[in-house]
Amino acid sequence: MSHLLTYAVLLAAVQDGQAVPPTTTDQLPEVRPMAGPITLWRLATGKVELLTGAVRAFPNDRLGTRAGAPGRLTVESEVIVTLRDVKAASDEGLSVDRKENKLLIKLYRGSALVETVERDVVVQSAYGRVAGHSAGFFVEVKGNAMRVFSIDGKLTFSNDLGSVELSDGETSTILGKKPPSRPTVAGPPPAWMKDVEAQTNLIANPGFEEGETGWRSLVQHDGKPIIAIDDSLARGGKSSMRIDFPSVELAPKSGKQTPLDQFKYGLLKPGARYLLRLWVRTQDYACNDAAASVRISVSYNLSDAGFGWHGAAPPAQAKWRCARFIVKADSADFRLGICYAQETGVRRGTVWIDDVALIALPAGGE
Ligand SMILES: [Ca+2]
Repeated sequence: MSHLLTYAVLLAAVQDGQAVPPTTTDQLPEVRPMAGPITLWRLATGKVELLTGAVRAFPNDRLGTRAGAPGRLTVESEVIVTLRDVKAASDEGLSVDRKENKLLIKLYRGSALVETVERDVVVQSAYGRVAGHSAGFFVEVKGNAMRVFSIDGKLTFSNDLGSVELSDGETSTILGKKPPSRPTVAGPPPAWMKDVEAQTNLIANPGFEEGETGWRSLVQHDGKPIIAIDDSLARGGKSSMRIDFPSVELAPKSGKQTPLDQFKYGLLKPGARYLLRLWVRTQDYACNDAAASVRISVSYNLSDAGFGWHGAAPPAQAKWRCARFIVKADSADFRLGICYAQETGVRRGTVWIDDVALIALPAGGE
């Protein structure tokens, strides 16, 4: 460890006001830029640098982006943080730290969109803290207030005076030294999030706003497809994809049980990990009269009609729910299928899909 780094660690320990064991650099969270400009202010140098590759961030370093330009980064190669109006400077910006397996993010000022899959994340400001495990949420620290907005997932938002639970689409604010406000239904997410998302999303026509372009169906009933663009119901934009199950036993053959799929040769980097996220909604979706789950399948071998990976979307009766997974590419080819399960049976009801995303997660430890 260089003298400069040692100095920074000691200073961090002193500034935290408590005796902490010396940190080695490999215990520090790794930060990687993904999209847009990401800047880093180092306490050790007092200078701001533009991030072009992976760095280990000290708790007293500050991450940010350029004014007016959203930037996206990963922490530990799995938690995605998108910043806006966050300036990398002393007493500003965003800092990251790790306590055991928990990721601690401090947001001094500005906006951050945080997405985590099965990883404990806490975002803290001078006003309060929000904790999530599998969630997408928006945090804004502005003036003397901290506002949190759950895009999806359960969050605990608290300070010394109180605590509230937030779930999909709910928001709460801590104003100065008051407890968190009663959760209310939030408006739509800030528009700028879409632009950053579009830069990193590998799915073609991910929100079905261009009709069926990029998608296909392997299932027909009475010579007609069972999918259709729905312009009356959407999680994002104006349209979604609707799958109508016709209350009959559909093709039981493995690999053909795919009402909706998208594939692309050479899309992926073999060995790399990807965040797969989509929104699902169902209405009375059942197999043999028992509530069924929507199966999400991925194949990396397009010459094989089957799928190698399967996940299940959470129950989404009459409401949009987010399904989020981390998948690891076995090869460069990619096929995503919205499927029904291996069990044969009479399927009825309706499934809607919208806002599909596949986002490359930077490799760790390189
Ligand atoms: Ca849409």
